[in-house]
Amino acid sequence: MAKKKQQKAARSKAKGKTSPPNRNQRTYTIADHRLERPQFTLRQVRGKDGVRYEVEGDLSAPVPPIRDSKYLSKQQCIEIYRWMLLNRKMETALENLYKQGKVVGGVYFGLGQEACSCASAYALHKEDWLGPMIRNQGSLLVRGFSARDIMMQYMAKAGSPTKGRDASSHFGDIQTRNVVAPISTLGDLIPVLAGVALGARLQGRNIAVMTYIGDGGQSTGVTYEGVNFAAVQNLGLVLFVENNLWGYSTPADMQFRVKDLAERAIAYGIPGVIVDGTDACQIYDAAHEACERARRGEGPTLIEAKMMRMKGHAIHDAADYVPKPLFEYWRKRDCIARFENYLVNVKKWLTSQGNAALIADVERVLDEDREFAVNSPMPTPESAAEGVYCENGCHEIKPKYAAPKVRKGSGAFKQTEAEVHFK
Ligand SMILES: Cc1ncc(C[n+]2csc(CCOP(=O)(O)OP(=O)(O)O)c2C)c(N)n1
Ligand SMILES: [Mg+2]
Repeated sequence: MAKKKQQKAARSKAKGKTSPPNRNQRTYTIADHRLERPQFTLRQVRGKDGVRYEVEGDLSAPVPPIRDSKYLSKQQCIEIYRWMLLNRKMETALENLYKQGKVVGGVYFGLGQEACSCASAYALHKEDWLGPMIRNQGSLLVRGFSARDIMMQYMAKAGSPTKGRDASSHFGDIQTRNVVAPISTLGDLIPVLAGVALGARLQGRNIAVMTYIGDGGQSTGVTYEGVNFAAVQNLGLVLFVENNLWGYSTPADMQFRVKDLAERAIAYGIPGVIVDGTDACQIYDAAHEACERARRGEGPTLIEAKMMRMKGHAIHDAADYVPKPLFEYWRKRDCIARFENYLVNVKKWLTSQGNAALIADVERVLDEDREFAVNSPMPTPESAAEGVYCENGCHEIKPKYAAPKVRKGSGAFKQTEAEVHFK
């Protein structure tokens, strides 16, 4: 009998037939859009002078090309490039302002991650919502804040978005730009953004809500709760897992066992996608597809963007624990240099003169904004007491629930919870 089966299988094989899938064997797909899959790992070494990390693997691979976008036009690519340049130059200016003693508190950088911030936020529509983290200053620029706003915020100026009450990029705008302020407690933005999507759903709309979490922050319980809730409710959450290989001084290899963080999507029952976080086109395309899915009411998407945090955690951290060859490897994959090369040399969508003019224009805007921010006043001591509680006439407080419903024809009021609430 067994022999007959074997012969049948051999005949099928010869005819090119494959055996039916094993029903007990489940297979899942994670779309991986990268054109390069870096092959190296970090090893912790304990020496006399403490712990250090060594990188093992091939760091000599050539820089991959940029993947052509399925959706972006020439003009849109140039616009994203411009945002990335502004993001980088603004952070360089902030570093200098910090060194001049003009910044209150620290400065957080998204160096090397500008493509991820700018190209992702670029996929949002006006009615969508954004919940940036502290490194996503590029997302804030794309969403309509100026470099002036961000620099004034870091210098705690009276005219800054929080009027000098908070430093760094902890601010949002829930009135016009649909931006929820970053929340320091890692992961907490995820259920908040899921809630925003739920709110829109209750108003009869499906929108995209985009937020970010790091390779470290994704381990928190609230990340699981937030994504799971969004998945179960089919809410339009677009979650970028920014895998920049470090969470403070802990390398990604010591934070999780899965090969790719996009695999987490399998357990949530949602699509998972991997992109090269230094390729603006890949980021935009994945973000666009996830946003479209969100707007169709089909639920969340988890996008893992792989890249490298090119500075320490914040300005106080020199990142001495990062092996130098790792920086060298990723410096060759700088997202702005690669996109510039793509636009100027590969696509020839920008001439050298056009590129120089664009860079000069970004510098001009930035210089003006920096001058304005530096010369603007600090808040007055009395203003500290303002804007904490609502003042008379500050804004209209609308009823929390709708007015009691009147049953048609009967003229009788329905006793609702809302009515009780009003008493
Ligand atoms: C729940 C919680 N735990 C710890 C911290 C302290 N903390 C702030 S940033 C950070 C590292 C985050 O690393 P990662 O998520 O990889 O983001 P990255 O800084 O690399 O962008 C930690 C541990 C926090 N803010 N919230
Ligand atoms: Mg990280």
